[in-house]
Amino acid sequence: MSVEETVALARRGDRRATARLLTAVENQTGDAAEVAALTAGGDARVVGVTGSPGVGKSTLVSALIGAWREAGLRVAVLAVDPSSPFSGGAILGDRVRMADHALDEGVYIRSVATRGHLGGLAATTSAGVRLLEGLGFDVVIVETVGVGQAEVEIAALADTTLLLLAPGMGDGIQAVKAGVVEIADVYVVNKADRPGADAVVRDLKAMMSLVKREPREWRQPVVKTVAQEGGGVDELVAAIAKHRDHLDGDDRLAVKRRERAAAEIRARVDAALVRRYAVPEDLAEAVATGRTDAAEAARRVLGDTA
Ligand SMILES: Nc1nc2c(ncn2[C@@H]2O[C@H](COP(=O)(O)OP(=O)(O)OP(=O)(O)O)[C@@H](O)[C@H]2O)c(=O)[nH]1
Ligand SMILES: [Mg+2]
Repeated sequence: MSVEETVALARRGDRRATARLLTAVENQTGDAAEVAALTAGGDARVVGVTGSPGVGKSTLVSALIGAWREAGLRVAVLAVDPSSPFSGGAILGDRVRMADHALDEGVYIRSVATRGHLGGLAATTSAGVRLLEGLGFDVVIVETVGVGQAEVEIAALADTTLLLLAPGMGDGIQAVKAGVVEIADVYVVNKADRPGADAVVRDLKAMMSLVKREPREWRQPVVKTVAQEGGGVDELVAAIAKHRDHLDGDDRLAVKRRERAAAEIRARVDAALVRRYAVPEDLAEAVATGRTDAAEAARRVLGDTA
């Protein structure tokens, strides 16, 4: 089947066609350039969902899918787990939790395998988002596990990033440490049916009151949800829409997208450099045993004789 035919099928909601195209852009196979050219110029809302394992991301994503489908939007999800080398159990769990949408052609869910991507995970995810946009999805959700550097990078791809917290997980402080708090546009306190939710909301608000903001700067709302019952989901959808409106003003969205593109190029350049300038084992040995210093070794790797 030609790339053009596959794209046409994918636009009509064919999952196998969509999967084939995603694989092509993720692995940068021979077809990747043609796929990218044929699917350029989409316009989706990109929503990042991040938070510690088990906080309820997938359950909430499923509820969000439901809300957006009701509004007639096509929704795609990329689930990324940077901490796990295999797309195993967690993702299988996601599939089960999102099974409600398994037969809906307006929904596409994919786990992003975490290894062996040229250009790194962030670049791979970014390329996937762009493809899904180009295939006509109105919303692309990127779910990432945890609160580390990879999440920060991946969250930076999103127009709007949700940071999920839950009572009793003690991840407030962890989130602050990892700098995830800064990248969040909307805080979600999930599992609001559990004791301690209001304390988490209070802590977040106290923390935010310490941050100085310009008058027109975005102030992150805090939304309480009970994901598996859909509680608070309408409020969350409204908060995401409000953030989108905020981005639309003053050209912020265009700036964000340029930054996203620049980050993807950067990641690909970095990965290409790593491949081009491999460190020879004997040189590493020489540095390890003190015969050569690391700066000199780096100059040699770069072929920098000056
Ligand atoms: N009580 C309560 N439980 C919830 C809520 N939302 C999700 N859960 C439960 O929390 C568990 C984890 O939910 P997931 O949606 O898989 O969490 P996740 O953040 O996607 O987990 P990972 O993908 O493994 O990081 C499941 O057993 C859910 O049923 C909620 O609002 N209240
Ligand atoms: Mg999950």
